[in-house]
Amino acid sequence: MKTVFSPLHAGHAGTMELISGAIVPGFEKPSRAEFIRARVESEKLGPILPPEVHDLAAAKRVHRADYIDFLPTVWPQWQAAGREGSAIPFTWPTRGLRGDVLPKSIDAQLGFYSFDGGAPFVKGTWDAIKSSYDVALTAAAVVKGGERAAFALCRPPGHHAGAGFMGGYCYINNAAVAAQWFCDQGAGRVSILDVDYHHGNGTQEIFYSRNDVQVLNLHGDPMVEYPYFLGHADERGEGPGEGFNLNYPMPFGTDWDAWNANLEDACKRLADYAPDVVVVSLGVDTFEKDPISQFKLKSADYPRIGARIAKLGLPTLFVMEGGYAVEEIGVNAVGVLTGFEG
Ligand code: Q9C
Ligand code: ZN
Repeated sequence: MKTVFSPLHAGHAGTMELISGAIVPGFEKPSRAEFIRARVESEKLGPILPPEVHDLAAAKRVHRADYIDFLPTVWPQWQAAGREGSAIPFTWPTRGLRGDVLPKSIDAQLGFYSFDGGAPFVKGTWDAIKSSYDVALTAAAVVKGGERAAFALCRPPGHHAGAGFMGGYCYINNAAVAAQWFCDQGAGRVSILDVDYHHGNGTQEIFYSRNDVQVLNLHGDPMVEYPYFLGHADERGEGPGEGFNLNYPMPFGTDWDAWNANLEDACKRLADYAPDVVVVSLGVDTFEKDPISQFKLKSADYPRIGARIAKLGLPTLFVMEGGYAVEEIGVNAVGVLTGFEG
């Protein structure tokens, strides 16, 4: 399997995040992608290709144009305001406030275009976001070109980013961009299977009223886990999209047997839908040693995930999302891919 990777991810570094009342170094850090790339090499998964550079038209097919145009302005605006550190929002236009007027202040704009403070900007962040988008589209083209599967080693991840907002380490929704690109290339049906520990709220929002992109999400129950405000089992799509969004929320402590039972159900529903192509939002933060997550999957479980996805017999694009146990992230992520190859 070919991997697409860009070294430009590394400029998105030195971020800070607020977690449980403490400001700490960001969990979503460059070593994540480097451990995965090293494991792709040591496992001889296949060639590692650089991304082709794309314009932003494909991003604007799933995101608001004003949101995409805002992203490259963040760091220049932050600098012009005389700031240092990480650009992070601290106020949001929630219920009772005006969400229809975009103020001039960079602080207000960051809040306007986010749902939390978990998507910081430093100097190299925009170039990393853009490279991650290019990686996803380049890998999608590999699958469109006839290969059984490809791995988009995206960093930063994407599945929390909605049509008009960032959050949860995510800026451009790479999996959604790729799924829409497949549609625009003639796919009649695309399935997105999101196995990241966290609910892919952005992906759900983007496709919620559509029946040409099926979205299946396995994740921590939002009653107790981030992103909290989306991802319940009763969210099944709306209008023409009714029945094409499926959520599998699971409790803290979920192990392989319980998780796999939901994967099995999701794969059956996916097979019934019979898509032309599958996009896997590949998070490995379900791992027992993940520092911010509460599931109990072991390294030996990841190849089983890949093998089950392979059994679908469909062209498959793997898009990297979360996973914060950096020492094991390569073993676990590449384990899914070698398990897929059998
Ligand atoms: N105690 C991805 O995996 N922090 N994003 C949650 C919970 C945000 C995760 C803190 C986690 C975002 C792509
Ligand atoms: Zn996650």
